[in-house]
Amino acid sequence: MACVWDCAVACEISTTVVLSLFWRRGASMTITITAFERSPDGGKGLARDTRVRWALEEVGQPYQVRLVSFRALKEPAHLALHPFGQIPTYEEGDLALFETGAIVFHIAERHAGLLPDDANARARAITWMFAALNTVEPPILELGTAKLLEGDRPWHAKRLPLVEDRIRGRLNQLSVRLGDADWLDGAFSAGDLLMVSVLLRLKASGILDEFPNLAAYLARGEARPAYKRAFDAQLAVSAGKN
Ligand code: GTB
Repeated sequence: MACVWDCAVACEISTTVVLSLFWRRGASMTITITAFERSPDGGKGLARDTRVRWALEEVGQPYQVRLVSFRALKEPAHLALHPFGQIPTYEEGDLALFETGAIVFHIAERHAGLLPDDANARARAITWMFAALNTVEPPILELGTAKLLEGDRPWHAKRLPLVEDRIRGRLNQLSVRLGDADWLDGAFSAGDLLMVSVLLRLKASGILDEFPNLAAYLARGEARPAYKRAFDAQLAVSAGKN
């Protein structure tokens, strides 16, 4: 009797362990993300759904895309998913997420390929995810705001070089740290995925070319087959091919 009981308990425990490992390591439900119905960049890959597509491509997870108009972004159905009325969102079963950092982290946690197994290396890769979004991206976004929204202000011409110099300051530090390595900390990780995504926004400005190792780093990111698939998929939306 004791044996039957012990076996039943052992069986239940091992089923739970197997199921939870399966879930952590990639059991899949349908994943649906949102993207612009009409991206203002016309398919240059700058809207943030590209980062999420890229992460999903890196880990080999299929996904569906629900295209959303600017008007629909601010309607209750979308606001229930994203309190700030933006794209991208991520739905998987009864889980709904917003914020690309959180979404990419979730994908990297659930599927192998974007975070190292070693605990310290994993923590460092996560640090680079935060560095990309919290330290490098803000001055880059500031440049976009200055160019797009402040062009008609009398102080615009004086402010622009200040904003650009703040970006140069950050890029210089990043460039020194990267040195001649391929990626920020060993193998390609979610930290690189987000850093490359952030730097992509600077491509048209020419500032990146002042830092040849960062320009090469960006090119390495863009050359990854998973990035190319993500880029092509978002471009297909603008080209009306999906
Ligand atoms: N912190 C959030 C995240 O990382 O997920 C920011 C999300 C966000 O900014 N979403 C933008 C959005 O939905 C699209 S990506 N904006 C609509 C709104 O706020 O009403 C930002 C973006 C948009 C367009 C270009 N472009 O055309 O070049 C580049 C980047």
